[in-house]
Amino acid sequence: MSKVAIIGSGPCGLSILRAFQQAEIKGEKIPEIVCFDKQSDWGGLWNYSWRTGSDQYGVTVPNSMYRYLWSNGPKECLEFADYTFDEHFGKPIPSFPPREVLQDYILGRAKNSEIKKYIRFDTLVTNVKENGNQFSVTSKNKIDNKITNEFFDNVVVASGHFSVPFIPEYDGMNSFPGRILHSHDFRDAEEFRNKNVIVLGSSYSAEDVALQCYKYGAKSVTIGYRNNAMGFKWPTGMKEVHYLDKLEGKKAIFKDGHTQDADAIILCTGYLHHFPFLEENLKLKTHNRLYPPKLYKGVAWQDNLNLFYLGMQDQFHTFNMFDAQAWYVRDLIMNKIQTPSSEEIAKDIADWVSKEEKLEDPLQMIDFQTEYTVNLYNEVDYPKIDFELIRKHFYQWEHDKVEDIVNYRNKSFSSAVTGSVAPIHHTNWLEAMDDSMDTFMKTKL
Ligand code: NA7
Repeated sequence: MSKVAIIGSGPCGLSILRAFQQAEIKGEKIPEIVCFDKQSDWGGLWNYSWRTGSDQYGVTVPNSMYRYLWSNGPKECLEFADYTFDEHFGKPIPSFPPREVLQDYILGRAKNSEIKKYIRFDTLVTNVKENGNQFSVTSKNKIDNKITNEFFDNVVVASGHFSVPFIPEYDGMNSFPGRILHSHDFRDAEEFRNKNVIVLGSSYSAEDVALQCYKYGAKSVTIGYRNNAMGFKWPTGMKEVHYLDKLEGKKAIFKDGHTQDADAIILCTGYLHHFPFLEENLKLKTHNRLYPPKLYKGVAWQDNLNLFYLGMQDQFHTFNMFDAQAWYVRDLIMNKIQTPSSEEIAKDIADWVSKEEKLEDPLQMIDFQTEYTVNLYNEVDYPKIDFELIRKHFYQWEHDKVEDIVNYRNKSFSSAVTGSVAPIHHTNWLEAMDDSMDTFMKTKL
């Protein structure tokens, strides 16, 4: 029997474990599976931890999650086709749930799947290299330091790419009297109450961390963008200026001449695709983009088609795209789908990459990633889900954000699986300070 190593039990790792389990339920013979996770529990990025830096074993903390994080996209765009929100919660819930609710949903499907038996927790993969037609995988148990070396026919890298921060440096940082941190280490916006906060970046972390600081009482929030401003209608107390030039004492000086006294600087400057455990010729090297090169169908490593990556794209679509990828990878591993010649593979990758390079705005990007997801979905037996409706939801969501960045989370969307329409939440996001599942699930306060 063939043997598969899965690295990571976050949403992507759980998707492929689920995919194999679903095949087994249908009576198919599945490979032997070992899933490695360096955390003590499953859920990946959706686990909150107060820890930053390294853990009690000296291993880097992967968690980038912070308190009070609410979904920044409609849950209807990420719903699993084979395990709906209505099924999990027993009733329709609003479209933008906080972290704990989404984590409960992701883990709800995992718990229903009997897949925990495959996962070795607290186990760090330290080395993966080719060995003939196989891979040699070395892992280390964090608790007893036991090192294990095993051979696998396939390796699936599902270790995520929002865990290792990209940290730039600006003149004056060493003498800045306040706190400087990356969004990876941001845990609680309360810390910045009554403070003048500088946020650097112009993507999802910058947008949300800046709004969090505003919501929890920062004195001012100044966002410095490098290339393109997000351009939302920011509320009074928030502004967007061009790129930080330098710091002089506590004064931040921006490229457009703007100056702002600062108590804290939060670098929302993105993450590195970082795979220190992979030998060089197996390593995906890319910035955060919608179609990283060298991945056939966005998942299979061009130079060794027995190695797979899940969820390495920049993302509009998330959990159900990970599912489409996972089902596809499962079928490649189980030889239900055959790969074409190396020339066709190279052409397929080149076509997608060149299409991606021509994209000009978020709506085109949504179309591109929807087309990519549907392309995989059409090849596998993932249950019915209306990706066309999801595409429309993303369009609406973009529109809502442009209209009102503070209130876009108060809207309702319909399920692409069940048609169920989300109720409006009892409290507007801006006033909802308590993000607990208990409070969220109450229908009226
Ligand atoms: P992203 O989406 O990869 O964005 C990284 C941002 O960092 C982007 O706006 C970059 O600006 C900016 N950046 C990078 N280097 C710098 C420097 N040196 N100075 C200023 N700004 C810089 O990462 P996020 O953390 O925002 O989002 C990650 C995921 O978290 C996201 O998909 C959500 O699902 C949640 P650029 O655009 O290149 O000018």
